[in-house]
Amino acid sequence: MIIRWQSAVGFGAAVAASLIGATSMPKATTDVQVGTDPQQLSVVGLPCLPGTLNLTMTNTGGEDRYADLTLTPTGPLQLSRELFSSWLPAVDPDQPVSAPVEVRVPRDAQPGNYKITLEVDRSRLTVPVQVNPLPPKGPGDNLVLGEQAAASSTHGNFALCGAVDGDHDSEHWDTLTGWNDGTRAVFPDNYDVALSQPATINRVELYTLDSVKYPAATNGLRDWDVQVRTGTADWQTVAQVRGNTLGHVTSAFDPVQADAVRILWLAGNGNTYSRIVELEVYGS
Ligand SMILES: [Ca+2]
Repeated sequence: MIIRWQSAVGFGAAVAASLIGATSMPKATTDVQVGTDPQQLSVVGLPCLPGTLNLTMTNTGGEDRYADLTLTPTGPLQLSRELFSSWLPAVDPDQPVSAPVEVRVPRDAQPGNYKITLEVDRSRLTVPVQVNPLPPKGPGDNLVLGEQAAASSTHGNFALCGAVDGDHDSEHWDTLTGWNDGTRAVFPDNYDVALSQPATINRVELYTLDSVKYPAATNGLRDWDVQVRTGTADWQTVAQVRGNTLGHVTSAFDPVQADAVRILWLAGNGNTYSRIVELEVYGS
């Protein structure tokens, strides 16, 4: 679902200092190399599936300088920043300075090819961004994929949206594809996902942490309630799990009309953090 390209691309910007008035200034050549990882991006109009670009600026010249990297998106692209400014000391070997930018599109964005133009001085780099159609959310489809999540807390190294990103493989557990709460050994915790529209649901698939390195019996969730919100502000418990030691647990329940689903965590194995690799919700 999330595609990452590993290589970075760069371009050089050589700029000679201009002469001001009649005073001749020493000729200074600056050179800032700009890169992004990945080199291109695919995004979809779901609130919890933003694309992320890692921006880098590298001073390849011989003098310290300050640089402004501007980002200009086209079409429906929304960026978490449109400016990346940094002091760039001239060091040997060259030392890149990096910053992330999140790329989002609204749910009704027109699928197609767009771009982000990066500029430093007079040099430009174009990052192609493909906006893909929304994934199907009909019968048999995971209704919470990429939808808006909320949680009682989230560990600073982890992403709130990691548990609805489409990857439920515990061997991929890391700061990107898993949600980890921020209050160790303190319960209850909750993780909520809002459906894009009210739907009749009858099954939740929950993947807690269960990898070779971190088995569920010592690192996964033990006790929790599955709750649904039914049009009012009240949460209604539709299933309970107790004493779990498995990585993947299916909770089936009578069909119920819901506009959000909550996992209410009551205890973890090893009395540690609440950890979800993926939460999936299905209708009949
Ligand atoms: Ca995940």
